[in-house]
Amino acid sequence: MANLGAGFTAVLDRLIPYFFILRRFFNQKGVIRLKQGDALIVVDVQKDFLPDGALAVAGGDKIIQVVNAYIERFMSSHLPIFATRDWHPRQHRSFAAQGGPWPVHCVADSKGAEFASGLLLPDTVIVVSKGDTAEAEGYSAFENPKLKRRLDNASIQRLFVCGIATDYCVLQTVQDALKLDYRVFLLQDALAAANVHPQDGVEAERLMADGGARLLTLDELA
Ligand code: VGL
Ligand code: ZN
Repeated sequence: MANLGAGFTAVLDRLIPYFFILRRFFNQKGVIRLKQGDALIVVDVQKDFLPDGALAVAGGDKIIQVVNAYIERFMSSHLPIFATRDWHPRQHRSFAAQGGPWPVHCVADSKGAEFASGLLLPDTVIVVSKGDTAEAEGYSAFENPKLKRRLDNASIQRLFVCGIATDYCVLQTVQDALKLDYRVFLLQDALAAANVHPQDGVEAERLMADGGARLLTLDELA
C-alpha cells in the first residue's frame, strides 16, 4: 500500500508540468492579430465630452492614452483609422432649448467640438461628422453615409470601436455595424460612459456583447 502510494506520487510529479502547460493553454485569453480588412473607429473623443467639457463624461480623459495605443497599433499595421465627431448646429434638436435631453455641446467649429488635445490622430485619419443638421440625431456614425462608403472602398470587414459615450454614440454605432454584418470588437479598456443612470454603461456593453460584439482589451491584440 505504501509502495502504491509512492508510485502514484511519482506519476503525479511527472504530470505536474504538463498540467501547468495545459492550464496555460486553456486559460490563455484570445489573441487577435490585426489584418487587412480591419479598421479602427474612435468615437467622439472631443473636448466637450471630457471632465471639463459642456457634456462632461466621467473618465473621458482617462481613455485617451489607451486610445492612442490602439491608434499606434493600427498605424503600424497600415490599417485605416476613423475618428467620428459630434458636430451640431447651434439649435440642435438634442439641446435642452429645443426640448432635447442635453446641454449645448459640440457645436460645429467651436472649441468644445475639437478633438481632445492629447488625442494623437494621424494625418491620414478619416473624420466622420454626425448630427450636423438640426434634425439629424447624430448618435450613430453610420448616419453619415461617408462612413459606409469609405469602409466599402477599403473592403473593411472587422471594426474595432472605442470612445465616448459607451451608452450613446458607441452603442448606436456598434448596433448599426452589427446590423450591417461587420464583425465588431468593442475595445473595453478605451470606453467612457455618460451613465445618466448609473448602470447605463455596463448595460450598453452587455447589449453590444449580446448583439455579437466581442469585448477586447489592448493586451489581447497580438
Ligand atoms: C453623445 C450625447 C449627446 C455621444 C453625443 O457622443 O455619445 N452623447 N451627443
Ligand atoms: Zn450630441
